Amino acid sequence: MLGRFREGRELNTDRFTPEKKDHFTFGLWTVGNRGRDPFGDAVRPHLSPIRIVEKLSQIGAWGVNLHDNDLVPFGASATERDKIVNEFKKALDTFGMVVPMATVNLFFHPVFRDGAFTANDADVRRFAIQKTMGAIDLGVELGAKIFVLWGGREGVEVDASKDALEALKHYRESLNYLCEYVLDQEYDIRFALEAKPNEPRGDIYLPTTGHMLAFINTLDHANIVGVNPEVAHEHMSGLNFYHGIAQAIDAGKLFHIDLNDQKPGRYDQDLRFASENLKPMFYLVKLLEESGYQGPRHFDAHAYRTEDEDGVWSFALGCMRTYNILKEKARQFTEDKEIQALLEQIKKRSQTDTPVLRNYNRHNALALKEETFNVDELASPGLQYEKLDQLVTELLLGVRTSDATRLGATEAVASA
Ligand code: GLT
Ligand code: MN
Ligand code: MN
Repeated sequence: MLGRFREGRELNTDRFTPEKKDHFTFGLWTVGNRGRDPFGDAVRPHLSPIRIVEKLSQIGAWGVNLHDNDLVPFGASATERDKIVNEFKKALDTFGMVVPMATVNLFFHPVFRDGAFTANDADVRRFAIQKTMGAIDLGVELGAKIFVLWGGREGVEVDASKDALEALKHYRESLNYLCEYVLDQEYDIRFALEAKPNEPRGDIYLPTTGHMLAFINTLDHANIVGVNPEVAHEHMSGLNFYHGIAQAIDAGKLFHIDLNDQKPGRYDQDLRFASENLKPMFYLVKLLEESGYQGPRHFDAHAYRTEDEDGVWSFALGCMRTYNILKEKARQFTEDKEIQALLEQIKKRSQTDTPVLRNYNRHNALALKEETFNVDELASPGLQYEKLDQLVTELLLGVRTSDATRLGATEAVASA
């Protein structure tokens, strides 16, 4: 099917083509990544924020996110800042793009070499707060409703250099102060804390989403602070991202999400969404779609260093298309009669509800203590998860027919 008109060309579209209503966003720093790494220089030219807004809009993204310094250079005067911001706002308007999230760069400048909110030097800590308040003002001016804080430099290489308890106190003090600032200004913006175990520091404080969730409960205004988990960061720690997201949703704290991918046990790769872990990302998309998550689907990833600008747009389109394809697969999962029948069978074979556990009283506690369980019988049935997982695998590989009640290859093999 021929679809949208972009840059003078009709492009092929299909049902996975991203649209604004999908709420896909990218950071300026993601598609703007020039391929610089610790071993090699930039391989792509600088893309201006305005060019990024235009191109992202053309390929179906809904919005763009930014650090203060992705748009306004560090140390720019107030006049320079206003000029840049006004031009950027015009571009957003022209290309129908929004800025749902903003953040602050507290990691690039050498002043943050030993941290920002957790730096030993109190002046550095106060400068970090000043810079963050300015970045919040910028975010609010651009319409952002979420302010991400990723503590890239909040950590150590040498534990002797910083008291970890003191660092946590400083971290808390800073977040409390920033919450007060937002409330005092009556800004309609909430914080989302992003965890990462290491890189660029040897160790970063609050290394996983679980640590962040626990820490949030110690803040003065925990109600306006949630999390921004990133696939790659939790996978660096060897964790199941889908489980972490379920916990964040359960806590009412999934304010934002950074979608990308990561091979296990490596540096932070920020790969194209689901380029490595198809099945785990399928369960993630299924969860986001079915749990009623309302936030942006944000991609914090970048193109391989092998790519030129065209490759960057292929990368961005790939992130969004794969999300939509996995969303379609999640729908197929719920409509697949064989999968659903198997799930029903699995459920039926065992008691699934435990009303007594929701209503403790001494009487039922005593009764439960005295109940006799036939543990051998409870332990005996096979659970058919092999079959279930193979069905999911075949669904993802695209070999299940629309008439999923048909005796499929799995059953034919199983009964042979
Ligand atoms: C940096 C980091 C990302 C964070 C960004 C927000 S900056 O690129 O690697 O994971 O989300 O500060
Ligand atoms: Mn990352
Ligand atoms: Mn991120």
